[in-house]
Amino acid sequence: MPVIETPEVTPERARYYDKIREQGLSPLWMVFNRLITRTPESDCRPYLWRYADLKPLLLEAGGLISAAEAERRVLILENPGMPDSGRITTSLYAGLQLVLPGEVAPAHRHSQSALRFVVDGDGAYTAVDGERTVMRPGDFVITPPWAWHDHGNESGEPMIWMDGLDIPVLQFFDASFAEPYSGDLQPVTRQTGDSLARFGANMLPVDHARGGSVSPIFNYPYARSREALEQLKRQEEWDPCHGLKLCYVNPLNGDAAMPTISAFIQLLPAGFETAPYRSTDATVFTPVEGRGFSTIAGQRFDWAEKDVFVAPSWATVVHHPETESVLFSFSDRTCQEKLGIFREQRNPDDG
Ligand code: 1HN
Repeated sequence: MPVIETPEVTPERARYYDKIREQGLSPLWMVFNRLITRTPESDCRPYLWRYADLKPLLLEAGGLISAAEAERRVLILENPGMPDSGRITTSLYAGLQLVLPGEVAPAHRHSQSALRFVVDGDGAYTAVDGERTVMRPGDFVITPPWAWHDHGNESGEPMIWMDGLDIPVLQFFDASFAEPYSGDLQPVTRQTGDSLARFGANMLPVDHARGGSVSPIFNYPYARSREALEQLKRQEEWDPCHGLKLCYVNPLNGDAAMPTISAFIQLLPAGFETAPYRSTDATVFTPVEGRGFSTIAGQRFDWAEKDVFVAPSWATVVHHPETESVLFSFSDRTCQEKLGIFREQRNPDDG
């Protein structure tokens, strides 16, 4: 239902609208319902990409172009409701990246924030501001805005991860900056594991400033997140909508790991059916373990490990894990919370 009834266009009004258009003016009353909707209206559609389809296509790209020539060899997961937009949701970008054994993806930096979620392969590294971290399946790795970063694969197998970036947010604000590094790789200045030891052990260096907007931890290893879920599941305190869901946080301020993107890991027991839930943060999910299906705005999507699916803003989501399942997800929730516009609803009527 529209907010107002759009006024009729009389010949006299039409002449007036044509006249003012030439002076860069437009009558609000004719577009009011497009600008202000009762509930979110989005071009973003629910969709699922099967890893079984994605992997061979990504490996095929591996034979077509090198990581160095491509800068980043990525297949963008583009929402079918927003073709050619480079978007998986209205505010977020996602893609699957391949780095083959022996390859490097050269160093650069940009004002966009990036996350990596490791899907396949074990042992490639990403370097952020002088420290390399080894990437293992299920690891959540971040690249803060304006941090130099490069990737390399010294393992013997292809490495595939999902990238999530806030590219559309920066486009919206016209705030994109980027630059290449002078060489291929940045120098290594810290030992691997330094940031996790310094900031990821529930301690901080004694005089370290609090309140930075980006987490100084840049790899949240799956072994640790999985162990937390395993311990907590014994408590049997299931949230009806989320099962057991944890958020990756910045230890300097307790907020999301990055200022614009929230990321989560959740465990759903076999046979659990979540209560209908909707929220204004369109969300990208990837199952790390398990299989099942989810209904998104009434449409069923069967999923297995490593698939990627997307739920638009305000679409009602219900998860039906068939086996015990672990889902990784990310959204712009923290960005909306900072702006005071985040909304969520449990058990909506249309669920
Ligand atoms: C980027 O820097 C990476 O560093 C991945 O791996 C995807 C997509 C657009 C712009 C920069 C990376 C990207 C990207």
